[in-house]
Amino acid sequence: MNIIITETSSPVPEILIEGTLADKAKQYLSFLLQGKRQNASQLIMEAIAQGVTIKEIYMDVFQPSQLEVGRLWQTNQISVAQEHYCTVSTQMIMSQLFPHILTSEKNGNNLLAICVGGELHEIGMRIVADFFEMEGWDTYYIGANTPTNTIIDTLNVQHFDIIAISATITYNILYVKELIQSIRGAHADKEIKILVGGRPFNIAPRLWKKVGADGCAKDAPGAIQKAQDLLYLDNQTVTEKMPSEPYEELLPITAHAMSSFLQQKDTIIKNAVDEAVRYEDDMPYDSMKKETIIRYGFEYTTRMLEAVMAVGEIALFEDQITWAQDRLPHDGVQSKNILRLFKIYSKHISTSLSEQDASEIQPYMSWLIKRQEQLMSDVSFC
Ligand code: B12
Repeated sequence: MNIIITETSSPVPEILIEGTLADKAKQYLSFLLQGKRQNASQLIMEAIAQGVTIKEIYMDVFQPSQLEVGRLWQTNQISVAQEHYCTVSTQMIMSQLFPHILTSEKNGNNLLAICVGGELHEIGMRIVADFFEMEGWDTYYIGANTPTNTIIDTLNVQHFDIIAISATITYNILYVKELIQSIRGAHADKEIKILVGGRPFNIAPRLWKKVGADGCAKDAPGAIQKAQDLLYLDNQTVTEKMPSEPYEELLPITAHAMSSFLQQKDTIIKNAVDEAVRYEDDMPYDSMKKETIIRYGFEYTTRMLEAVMAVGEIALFEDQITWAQDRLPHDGVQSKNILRLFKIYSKHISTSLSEQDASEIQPYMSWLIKRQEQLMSDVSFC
């Protein structure tokens, strides 16, 4: 199959200008966007031969390139095929580097590295695990989408000094929380140190505590430092104050309201879809496609709402709603559609739940509606 690769004309973002290997990162990504993974691989191998470390390659070439690939997809400058090509090529090149990673002397510690169930983003966790390996840890990296029972079984037969859990998609933080509860529940007799990380934890710095972890770090070097603190400092020294955040917190909703919402969510989605398809005449698709897109949007909103309501972190909503302004118009969903869809969804929460349960959820929907209106007025005034 031929994939058509177009070179992007977008301005080079800060992230690729700033790192110490900025030129290499630009060249690397440019090769991948042109479909030249052999050249990209060669560039990395030559850099290693010249004395650039694997850690530098990971942090200053692979990580910024991947973030940039995400931005280019979000703004519709590259296709999903190009994003997949870049990601798969980087994973392939990382595998070529594996022999260099395994040369360190062992320090006697071991790490279990997991991407939470449902999570397909695995490069961040892999980079973190490889950093531990390079520091002399034995690592047991089990990658993307690992079911909880397998993890519990693994812990029954082997002790790990640190369990590292990664999530990238915001709604997966719920599974992180559930996984941590299951691990602690199944191994209540052991002292288990759990480190979490990934995109939502970087967006909402208080989140790690709310999911029940022992610590969090924003990147791979930070993860090593945090693991050492957890292992070698006493608990009191490690205990951190919750960082303050520019975003407000809402009260996490009660178990009763959450369970009513979960019971009714299929009905809410169904009724909201039925109503929305009648309205959204200006979406550039036939009625089947329009319904599919609207249904997907409501399902996504539902998962996001459930996750954010469980932790009360509005910073996570802010990230989603600003992301949607960039991305969704390319899928035929304009800002005014988003606003109308939120209003319809909100109405069906009120009609499907008791007044008390709905009143706990509505502050979240009101925040979304208000913020969407604000974003639309910002755009029309500039
Ligand atoms: C590659 C990619 C994919 C690939 C992943 C393939 C793979 N095998 O990994 C595929 C195609 C599967 C994918 C799918 C989707 N993706 Co995607 N993806 C990306 C992309 C471009 C790169 C991810 C990456 O490799 N990052 C590089 C690593 C090194 O960075 P990192 O993960 O942040 O890791 C560092 C730190 O966070 C930290 N860290 C990470 N884990 C841990 C763990 C611990 C314990 C610690 C301490 C630290 C730590 O250390 C790491 C190293 O320094 C990102 C862009 C982005 N900004 O991340 C989008 C991105 C994450 N995806 C996005 C979306 C929307 C999706 C989809 C929903 C798209 C869709 N409609 O289907 C699906 C969801 C799939 C799912 N259920 O998981 C959005 C999320 C937007 C948002 N606001 O939520 C992003 C941001 C793209 C964008 N800009 O729009 N995606």
